[in-house]
Amino acid sequence: MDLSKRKFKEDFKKMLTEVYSMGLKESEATEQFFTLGNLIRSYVAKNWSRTNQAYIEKGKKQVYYFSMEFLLGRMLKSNLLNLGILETVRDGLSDLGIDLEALVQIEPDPGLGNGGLGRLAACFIDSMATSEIPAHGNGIRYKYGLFKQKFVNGYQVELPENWLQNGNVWETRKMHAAVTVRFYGHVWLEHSGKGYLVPHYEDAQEVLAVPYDSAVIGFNNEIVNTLRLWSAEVPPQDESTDYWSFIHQRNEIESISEVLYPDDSNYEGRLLRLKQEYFFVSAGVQSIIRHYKKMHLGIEHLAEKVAIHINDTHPALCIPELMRILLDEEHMDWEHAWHLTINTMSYTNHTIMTEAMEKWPIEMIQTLLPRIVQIICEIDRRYVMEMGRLFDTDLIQSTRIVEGGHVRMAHMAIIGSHSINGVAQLHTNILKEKVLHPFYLIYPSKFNNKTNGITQRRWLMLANEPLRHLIDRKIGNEWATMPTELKMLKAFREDKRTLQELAEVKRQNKVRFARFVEESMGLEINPEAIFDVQIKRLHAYKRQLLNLLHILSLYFKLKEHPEADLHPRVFIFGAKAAPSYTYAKQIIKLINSVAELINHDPDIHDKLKLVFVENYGVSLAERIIPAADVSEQISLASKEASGTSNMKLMLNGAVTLATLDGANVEIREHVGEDNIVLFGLRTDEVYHYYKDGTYHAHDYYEKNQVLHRVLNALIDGTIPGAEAEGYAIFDSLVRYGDEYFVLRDFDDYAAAQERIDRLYRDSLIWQKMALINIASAGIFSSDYTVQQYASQIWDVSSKVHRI
Ligand code: HBZ
Repeated sequence: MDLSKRKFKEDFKKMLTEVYSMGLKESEATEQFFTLGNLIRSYVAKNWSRTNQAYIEKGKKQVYYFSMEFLLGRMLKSNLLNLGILETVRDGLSDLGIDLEALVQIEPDPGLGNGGLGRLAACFIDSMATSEIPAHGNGIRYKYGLFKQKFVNGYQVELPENWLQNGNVWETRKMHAAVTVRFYGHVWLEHSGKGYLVPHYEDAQEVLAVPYDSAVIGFNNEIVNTLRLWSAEVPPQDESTDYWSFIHQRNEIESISEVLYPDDSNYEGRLLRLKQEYFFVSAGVQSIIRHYKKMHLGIEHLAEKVAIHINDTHPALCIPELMRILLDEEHMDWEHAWHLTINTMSYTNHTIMTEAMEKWPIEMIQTLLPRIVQIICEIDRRYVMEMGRLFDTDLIQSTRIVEGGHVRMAHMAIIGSHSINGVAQLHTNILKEKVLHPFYLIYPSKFNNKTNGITQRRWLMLANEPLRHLIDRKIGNEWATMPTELKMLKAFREDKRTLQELAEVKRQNKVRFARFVEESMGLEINPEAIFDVQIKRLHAYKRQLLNLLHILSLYFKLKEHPEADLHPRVFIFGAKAAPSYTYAKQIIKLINSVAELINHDPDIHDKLKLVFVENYGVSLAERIIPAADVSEQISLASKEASGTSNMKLMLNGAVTLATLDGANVEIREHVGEDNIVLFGLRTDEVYHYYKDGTYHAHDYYEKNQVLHRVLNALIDGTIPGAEAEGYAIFDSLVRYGDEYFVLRDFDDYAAAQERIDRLYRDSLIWQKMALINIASAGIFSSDYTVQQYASQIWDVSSKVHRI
């Protein structure tokens, strides 16, 4: 948008007076932040309503991205950047004696997601608005986001994350768009005499779903889409309501949108979770239909104007919910309704881990959602009947929805959608060939791949301004919306000056991060060291343990050979563990205990440091990633569906140290073998071990001296304070079979780390690798990912950029 500095300063002062009746001098950062937020809203208002208007007038097909999680991060700078007024506002505020960065810190970081899945949804809505795709987010307005992590004596302690405490400046409560969602009670069906059934509900609990809308601003294009998050409230009561029963009911209802479940890759069958899922699904689908009907096109054209995307199985109840509305409210016949539903729905799978697959006990759904369970059972019955004519019985039994008293949500999502996609090429192949192979036999054409992506605007332009400026000077700024333009940087691969400038940018970022570590943790780290980063949820399959065992091996090496020629290293971890995931919490404690040991050992000096940042999330990622030299992507091959921190880190010039898992495979294809450091078992080797059962972890403990020494350290008192954890982890590896092949991959990993050490010593070689990584990262922009979803799955147009 056009905005002069003078106009901005006037507007800002005026808004401050209007909202707070304050002059500039009396105001503090909090008031200034809210004033700026309100001002941005006022700048956006016109384009927001124009965008909606235009979608309706042009009869555009709309996409609704249903996700239990949107891990947005702070929005202030992102909104300013996308409006094209970041510099104007920064300068204007500075004239007024206000530091924009101080205001940024006031905004709470809304942690409405666990990890990659939630952050992907956030990258997607940014990219969809920027790519001019008429697409909106639909989710839950949790009162409490993912817990705040604290370390107490090295143990993870979870505290509530009250992000709404001071209000959310970006949202608008839309009371007029509230809808009612029904739970519990009984339902009976009556013949209408006109060819359809009329459901009658008794004793149902009614919940009011109130939407809170936030603007999703496209980058420099005047498009503003919507993120709609639903909050659960008590419907208006009549005079006769008993006070105490009202309070009881209110608590029960409001608990639905109270807190995000802190699960990552682990399914827990809790009733409240099922309520959450149906709550936002029913509210979202009802509101879509209400909006659609305003166009008066006839319900039979729904799939031409609406696409609903299911982000993992959490919103899979969209399928029976849309069926319910089409059957019970629109009086459509089953075949027609089913055809429309399939054409409307599409589904993304994010994991092959069986423990993450949702399976709800049928009685639980029966109690909570009596009409929905009838519809699910009918979908299942017809599937078995119709497919039974075409395929053999075993195949149909293994793929049907209802089995062993449970509803298999992934099965429902596949059967009820026209598209199922994995999130990286390798992951999609594993789905087709292994995990979902029976479905692939039945529906080969439903399967497709959409490799994940990240938004370069947040993860480079905002998070790493020094690098952004360097790139702009070299190749211009077209990459803001045409990210593969970054490839033009390759022309500078042999240019010493550019490589030195790149090194200088990284050094600056490392100094900045080192200052942060010193201020927040009281730990001094050396910016000349290699900053080696592993940031992701704590999970056994991601193998933070492999990293830790190797760190211990370096520590012992330095103790025994203080003269050992190792380039100084700072190992940086950021990770939350699900509160109920005992093993992950034991690993956290062990990492913290090892950090205590190493960081305070005077023999080690600054050769080795271990930094475990507390409360890892989007805001910390934005600080760490620009400072990273090495990106640890070391999951056991086949287990990480894609990974997205791998993409963010390469975009910021880190070199990937990786197994051939998830999107690492594609990263290798794009940077070339020389610009990534690979190690470890390949997917086929892992499957081979599973088949022949010849992996014996104990042998590695017995025969590998370095490993023997490191593993003994877990149980012989070398690591003070973590005796119990040391034993448990030792046992998991040596006695109970080492499920994720940590010991098997250890030697190869250590050798790869030595290669990193050698490569880093030659600054020009290293910077060339960094440059090629940056130059090759454009293809992993979520702009391209969503453009592919738009054209290949949703059948909507976008402003397609040149790849
Ligand atoms: O989704 C992640 C995958 O592990 C990662 O490989 C991929 O890149 C990313 C985006 O596709 N999965 C998750 O983040 N999963 C969850 O956060 C999750 C949350 C709640 C659950 C289950 C999984 O109940």
